[in-house]
Amino acid sequence: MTNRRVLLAVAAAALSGAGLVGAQTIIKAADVHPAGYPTVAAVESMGKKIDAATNGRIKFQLFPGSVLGDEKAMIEQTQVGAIQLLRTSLGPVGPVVPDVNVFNMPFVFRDIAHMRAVIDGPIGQELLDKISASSARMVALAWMDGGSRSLYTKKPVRKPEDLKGQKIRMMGNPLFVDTMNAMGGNGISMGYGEVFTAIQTGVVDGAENNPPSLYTANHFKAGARFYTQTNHLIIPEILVMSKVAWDRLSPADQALFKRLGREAQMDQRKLWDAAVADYTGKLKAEGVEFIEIDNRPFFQATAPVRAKYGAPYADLMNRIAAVR
Ligand code: GTR
Repeated sequence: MTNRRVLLAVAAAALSGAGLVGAQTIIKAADVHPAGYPTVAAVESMGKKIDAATNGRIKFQLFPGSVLGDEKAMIEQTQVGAIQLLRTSLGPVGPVVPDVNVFNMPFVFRDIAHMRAVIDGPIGQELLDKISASSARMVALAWMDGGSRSLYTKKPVRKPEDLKGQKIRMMGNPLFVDTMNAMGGNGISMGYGEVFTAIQTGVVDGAENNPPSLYTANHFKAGARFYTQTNHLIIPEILVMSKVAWDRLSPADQALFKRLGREAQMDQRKLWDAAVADYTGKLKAEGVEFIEIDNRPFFQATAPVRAKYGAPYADLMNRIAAVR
């Protein structure tokens, strides 16, 4: 190719977002979390395996730390093909693919082991397939672990009444605002990147997340130093590919992405368990107070949310509950 033609090819690839440069395909992989976070590390090693398996024909370029926007914006970019691979919580996927809200409901899983048994089995595969078959233009490759989310606030919380009048940041999905309102507080939805300042300036009184996120996003430094073990949301995360990018892969490459995606799911889980232990220790060392509670009052308070959002999925919820 002449220099001019190379330039034209690069420009065309940049415009289409497909990342095709000559014979090489570049997969832009995005995440809100920083480099080294379990999800980012698992996708990075998936990229190395794909690079090796295709002799450098397909390479990943990582965009961690929300550099391509907040999760909602990144989902939109994935839908149009500007991002090729995205690791996201299932939470903000709910407004785009309502079927996934079954996994987004408060206390739908008994514990993390239950959630893992569900996502590793046929129900997990069915949900991935539903995302891929939906009109969202994303292909769901694999699950990832987001642990269990609990409440962190400036003032200690032990029971639903303690949340009265407290504004708590939730992820962008009306289901979560309803969840927090049912738990006794005022749910406010906003992007992850805005939470630090919102806590610091008093726009919100707290938020909820898992220990690795609480630590790496520094929310405890903004003033939320009480971490109440509500464990109200156990939301798996997913690795999705843009349908635009997926359709450009050969069937053999698609099979490779699926196989290595599943491997990334299992790799991430090991990294995740280590990270939860590590960051829990770090948070305690920083003086964050972990408050152990009986979370049944929060479970009971959120029954109307499960009834409202679970109504169309009664059979599926029974099948989830039956998984041991
Ligand atoms: C984290 C999750 C992110 C993001 C974030 C949030 O636990 O891994 O994908 O959803 O929570 O609260 O926005």
